[in-house]
Amino acid sequence: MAYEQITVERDGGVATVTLNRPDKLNALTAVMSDELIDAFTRVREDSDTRAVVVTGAGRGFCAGQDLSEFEAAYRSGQRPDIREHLAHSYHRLIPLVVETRKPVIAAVNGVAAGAGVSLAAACDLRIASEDARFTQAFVKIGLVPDSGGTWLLPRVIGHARALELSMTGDVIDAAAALEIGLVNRVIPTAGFDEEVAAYAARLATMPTAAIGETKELLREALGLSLEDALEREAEAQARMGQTDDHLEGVMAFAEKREPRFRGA
Ligand code: LHQ
Repeated sequence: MAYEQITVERDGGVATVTLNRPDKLNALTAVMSDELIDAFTRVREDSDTRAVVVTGAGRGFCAGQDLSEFEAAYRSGQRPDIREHLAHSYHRLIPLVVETRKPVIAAVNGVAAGAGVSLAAACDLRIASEDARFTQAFVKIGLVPDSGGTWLLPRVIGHARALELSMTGDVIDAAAALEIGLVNRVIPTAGFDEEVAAYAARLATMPTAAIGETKELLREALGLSLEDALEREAEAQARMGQTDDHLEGVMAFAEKREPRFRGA
């Protein structure tokens, strides 16, 4: 499938989705949102894809909403219907990313702003290059966090830090992001792509079905009582206990060899 503003490359079990408007720091347009929705729909359905990387071309990860899409309207005295825009774009894209039943890694190669932070937070893991920066830029243009920013960010870094970043819009660098848990690791810029690829390739050889269940269980458990979480774990574990990957894992352990998981 040919896209205008993103690319999708497959290497073994890894699909890499690259936002591709480097001159505009990969700011999100309506076209790009539609293309991301299409790409995620496809990688979710493709059983050969067992890990997904989301990254940006050039020096940015994603500068959030492309503000120029609204500029003409504002200049002519109109106030665009942001609600309709959100419903069409982010409200479709962000749940698709969050609910992908395979590992999704944000390879944050540069600046992430506004909805770009939300996109990174919607992924399971965030690996930053030393050049990464993050800003909850919404407040700087008189808006509240959208694209899941109020739901995702507190889950990643906690309420107090999410509130601070969202109230100030301050730009933080990769080291500060690591310190507050916004990213899982920081990798030197030289060799960043290779390290991300190796990490994603490793995840793509793991028991994909169990990883998908694990994501869902941890997400849901935040809203459950302990008793209900135990029940959900047991229900999922009963299903995982029937998978070939479970059998392979146990056999490999018994035979003192590396397991060969197929993802189901
Ligand atoms: C951009 C953008 C951009 C267009 C850089 N748009 N061109 C939802 C619904 C409806 C309305 C609004 O919002 C939302 C959700 C949101 O995401 S709100 C938040 C939107 N994003 C922002 O407010 C971030 C705006 N950008 C910035 O603050 C800076 O560009 C950052 C801090 C990201 C990077 O700064 P620098 O590294 O100094 O780069 P730069 O500012 O020089 O940008 C490079 C180019 O990219 C430049 O274009 P030009 O043609 O002058 O070279 C910028 O205009 C363009 N660009 N962000 N969001």
